[in-house]
Amino acid sequence: MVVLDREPLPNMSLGILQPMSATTFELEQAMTVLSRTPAVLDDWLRGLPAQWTDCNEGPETFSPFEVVGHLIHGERTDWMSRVQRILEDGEQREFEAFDRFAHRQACGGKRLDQLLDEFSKLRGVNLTHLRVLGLDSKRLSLRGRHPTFGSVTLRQLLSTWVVHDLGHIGQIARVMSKRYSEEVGPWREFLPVLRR
Ligand code: NI
Repeated sequence: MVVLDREPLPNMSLGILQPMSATTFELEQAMTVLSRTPAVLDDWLRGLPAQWTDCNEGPETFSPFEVVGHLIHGERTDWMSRVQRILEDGEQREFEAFDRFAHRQACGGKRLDQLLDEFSKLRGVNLTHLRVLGLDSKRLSLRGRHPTFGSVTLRQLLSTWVVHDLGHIGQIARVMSKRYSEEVGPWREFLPVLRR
């Protein structure tokens, strides 16, 4: 379990609420969220009965188990290699495409507790590498080339890494919720998570 930074951030201790805007990205804050995801998933999923961790929303959808595998694949092949690609080649060489089902091979035969350990280790290593790069705001504006979107900035890539984590955390909550779609009876109407 890797937690790089649990110190309160300065603007939080002053109680200043920052307005939401398109320019709220700050590397240290982004890393604070990224560093917590392994512990969130570990506390949540380790030791849960398979009925919770293996359920999904139908064919070609992820179970919580597969989400962890997908996140591992991203740590191994996606996020930091794209960071590196931007720093080394800029827009000259486009990123490798990300195969969202590639984790199925990599994770075959593994148990969830092994995947959680592996995710935690890989995330820790990646965040250490990211920190060592010492990216300032000028370098965060450097650009790379995405195979579908074209020109993207390093800042956009790192923001996407954060939102990708949060999206998959939301997905796990949704997939687990749907196990009880029928069990909740008439309350279903007040549970929007069941309709997403
Ligand atoms: Ni994803």
